[in-house]
Amino acid sequence: MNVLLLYQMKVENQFHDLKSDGFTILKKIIPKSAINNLKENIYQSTFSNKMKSPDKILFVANLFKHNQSIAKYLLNTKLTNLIKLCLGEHHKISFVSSIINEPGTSRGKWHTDWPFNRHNAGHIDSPYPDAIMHITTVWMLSEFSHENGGTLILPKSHKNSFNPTSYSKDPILLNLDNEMNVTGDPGDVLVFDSRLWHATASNLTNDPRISVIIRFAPWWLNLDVLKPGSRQRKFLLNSTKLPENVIPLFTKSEFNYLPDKIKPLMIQYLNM
Ligand SMILES: O=C(O)CCC(=O)C(=O)O
Repeated sequence: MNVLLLYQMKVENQFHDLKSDGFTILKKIIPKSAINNLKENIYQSTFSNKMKSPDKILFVANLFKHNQSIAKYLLNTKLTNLIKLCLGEHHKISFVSSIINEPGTSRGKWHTDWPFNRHNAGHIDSPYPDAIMHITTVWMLSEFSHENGGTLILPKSHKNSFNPTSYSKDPILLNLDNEMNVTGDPGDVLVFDSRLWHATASNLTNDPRISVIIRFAPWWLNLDVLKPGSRQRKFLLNSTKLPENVIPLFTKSEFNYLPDKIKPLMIQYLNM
């Protein structure tokens, strides 16, 4: 069997896993030799630019305004082929956030990601159509383990006809029967259907758990509600009275630093 065919089968298998279980893990997307610098670099940028976030979590929205050191790994063919299978040839990057769970981070609420989270102004109501409409990727810069809070997920929950944010505003902190921590090595990337139930896990170690979360949308999904000052944002915030994530826009010079192939995927966030 030729190598190309084997490779295609592997991507197809990962796509199959993602469709049936709601998630898959791509191994070694960032080479081992690059991890330590990247990790330190992203920790520093996140610390210096941190935004409002839950206790002990450092968070930066649109990390690429401050630090683009991870951007070139978005060109990895394993990743791009999988995203194309999920969302089609023409997709966009909807979010790039660094998330650092400091020692002592406690377990978070079960939720589905934007645009499925009913607590956000821009959301699709459940029951959802059975289609992949948004993808979340979690880039592990630290090892992810049970102890340091590898993301909690509930396999197959993307097929549920409801989600934990459907019924009440109360935190949903329950331990669920089939929940699991995602584990992996630095450089691995967890890829999941954004409908999958997931939650922040407790970090019981003395080291921060460092990650970058990059989300993808098909070309046809409207991201305007995420843009500061947009008419769509004003309309939905006013009519729902719910909060919404905001993506700080790129200046021209920040945008120009992006790898050429990434620019069309983020052009919607260029301040013009
Ligand atoms: O940090 C994690 O492991 C999970 C983060 C998360 O739930 C989210 O960004 O939606």
